[in-house]
Amino acid sequence: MGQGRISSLPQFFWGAKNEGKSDLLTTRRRFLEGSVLAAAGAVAPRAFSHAMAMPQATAPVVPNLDPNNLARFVDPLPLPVIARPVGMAAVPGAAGERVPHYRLAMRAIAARLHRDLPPSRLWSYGGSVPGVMFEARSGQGLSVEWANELPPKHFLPIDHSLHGAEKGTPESRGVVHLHGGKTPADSDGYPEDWYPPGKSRTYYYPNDQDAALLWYHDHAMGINRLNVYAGLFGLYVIRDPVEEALNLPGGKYEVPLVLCDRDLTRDGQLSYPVSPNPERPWVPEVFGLAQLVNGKLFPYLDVEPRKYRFRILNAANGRFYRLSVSPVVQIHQIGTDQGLLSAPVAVSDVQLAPAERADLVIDFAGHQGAQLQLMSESFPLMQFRVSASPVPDPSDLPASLRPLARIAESSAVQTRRLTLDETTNMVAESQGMLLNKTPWHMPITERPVLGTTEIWELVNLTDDVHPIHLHMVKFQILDRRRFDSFQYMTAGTLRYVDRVMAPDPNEMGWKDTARVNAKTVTRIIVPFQGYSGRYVWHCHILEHEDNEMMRPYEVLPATRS
Ligand SMILES: [Cu+2]
Repeated sequence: MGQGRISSLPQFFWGAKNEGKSDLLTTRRRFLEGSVLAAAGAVAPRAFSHAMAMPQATAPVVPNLDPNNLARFVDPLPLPVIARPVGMAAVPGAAGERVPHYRLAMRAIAARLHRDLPPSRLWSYGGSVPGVMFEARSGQGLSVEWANELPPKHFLPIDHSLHGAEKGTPESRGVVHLHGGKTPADSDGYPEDWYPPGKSRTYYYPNDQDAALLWYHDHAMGINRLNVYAGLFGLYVIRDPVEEALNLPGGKYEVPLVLCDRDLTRDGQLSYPVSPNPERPWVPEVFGLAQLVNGKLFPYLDVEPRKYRFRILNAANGRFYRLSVSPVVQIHQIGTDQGLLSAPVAVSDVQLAPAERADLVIDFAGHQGAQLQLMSESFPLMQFRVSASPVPDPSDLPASLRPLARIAESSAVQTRRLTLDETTNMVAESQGMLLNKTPWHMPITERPVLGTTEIWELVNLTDDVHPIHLHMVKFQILDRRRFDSFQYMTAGTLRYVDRVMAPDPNEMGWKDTARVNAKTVTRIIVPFQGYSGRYVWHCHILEHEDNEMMRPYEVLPATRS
């Protein structure tokens, strides 16, 4: 029974029965409200973290590396290399217009994650992990040839029972998605548009959107979690005059930080957990013990006692971070997934679900000579070494950043109620997740019309927080409200059990990924502006996404009447 596949849905226990197993369910994991207990895996002994996180994973035959045995803060923080165009290219559909053209290859590399570890086998875009970083300007498009030059065999455990990963499919397939990009559908990296080694695709990114930190990563159907874990991700920043007029910390005072977690073998190689069933190695969540910042374990950064701007991405498969600086330093969040907030928000810590970004200004003035640490909960991720002498700081942290109107609910032409579901077997082990109880291959059910605005009510029937991402669009979070999930699953009626909760102040900007808390309805309001065509929406816990928690949606062309 537990061997079933998602195509045999009737075998699985659904919601209401699932509810009856709540004792069992609560013994595994979970992201509780606030969602960051998962991060505790980083500090806890491995037995605890595995018991909490991965009940289905078997312990490796040889125990994994315990990063606590490594020297801390011996490697300088690597900074991504900036991508350079290789020429100019025509713009699809725009005769005579030419834009900078780039070529990036996905290929196997060996890179040292820590001074005292041998090089690790990784898969990279452009020779490093994270990959090379794009610097783009709003309104100025660019094109990229994404070439698959990977070796033919995958080095992480493929689950051939997952949809799209059937035996006989090329193992090292890839397709690139620009996360947060307002991208035409044929350049968006549709999960089924993967291609094998020796092939490439050229995608066009119009960059017709506000300044923001985007990122690109693999999106190949059924193995996306493995490809990203292998290292296929990188940053893509868009700049614009509004942001530049603010005189925020820039140049070497603007530092990208890409966070992710990995399990490593004792000789420093990636270790991806597997279930006890060799026919179905998929596990529902992965929380690695090794925390990497820009591809290094415990790096340090020399800083001056002045303001810095940190552009932070959570690129982990499933880990949530709660970031702070120790000893305490005032943090201002100035932007979120899709760009600047209307005004800085003073925060003591910052939650980041997988795929979320935070734009932070941290002022080290007054901390001359100090050694500070960037923490997630009580676990250090990296060190800031503040130089001893005071320095001038000509940068600003303006009181207002960018006008940002809240979208009126009355502007929505439609409200869709969509559930987040988990399937479990008889012993309450997760067998996969779904959106609106509908597997990937079923016909498209969400067809918003280009230029219209909709409200999506995301009804989370599971015990997890799921970061839900819509391709192509940006949206605002309206509110969250807890509900009686048992009543919903048995009677089909939605009864709220708590008051409406506004988004956090640092969630009030434009988003492309929203935390949908357990047993909570999260409402987002989405203007479907950009392009018509077929896109996807999905959970950004990659193990969930790969096991059916992803659906296509289609933006219909605006009708003329
Ligand atoms: Cu999920």
